[in-house]
Amino acid sequence: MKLYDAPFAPSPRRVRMFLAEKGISVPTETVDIAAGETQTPAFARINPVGELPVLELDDGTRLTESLAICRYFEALHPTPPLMGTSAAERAQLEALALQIMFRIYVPTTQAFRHGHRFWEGRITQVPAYAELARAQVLAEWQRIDGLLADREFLGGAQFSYVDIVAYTTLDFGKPSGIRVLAEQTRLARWQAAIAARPSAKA
Ligand SMILES: N[C@@H](CCC(=O)N[C@@H](CS)C(=O)NCC(=O)O)C(=O)O
Repeated sequence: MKLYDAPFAPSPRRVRMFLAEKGISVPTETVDIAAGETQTPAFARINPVGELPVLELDDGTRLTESLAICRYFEALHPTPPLMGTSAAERAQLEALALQIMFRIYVPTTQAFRHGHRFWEGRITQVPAYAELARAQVLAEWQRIDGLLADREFLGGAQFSYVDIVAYTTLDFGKPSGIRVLAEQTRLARWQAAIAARPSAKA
């Protein structure tokens, strides 16, 4: 088994944090996104959509999408549970994870791609789109700050993969100037708690 990985990218990091929380070690192979390695014909044979992470199993099966890879490991290693235990809890956590992916992660990538110097010359940048995406992301973090009023972790009393999805997304906002605001004390408290977990270094 091996995980196609990239050190600074948030999506492979989601899987690395998840594995660290489970105490599972998986060999990795680094793919250089900055050098365009994810966009080569060779990598298209590994993942046709040109994205990391990819988990390659010993029989050659390849799994893509960070959350699907997490679900694979959750099924094989249910303890500690990170994706809920009852049917309702699993559905509630998945709803939150999907909201964060669509409503925060995706616009955070757009703010980065259309607003950061790294992408200059690599794609056609539309700076106004970066600003719109950034505004959406900031509004969503404000909403999450409110959500944390009655709970320790995003899914409730227990740490879950939703915290991993959110934490890696918040960190990924830094190059685009997306940060916790001074008045967002609940978000700051939650961020510090997740940062203190050993898995945050994965
Ligand atoms: N929905 C995907 C998102 C994956 C994704 O955005 N991967 C980025 C790194 S964080 C990537 O591999 N980008 C390669 C590229 O842009 O060439 C998942 O969660 O697996």
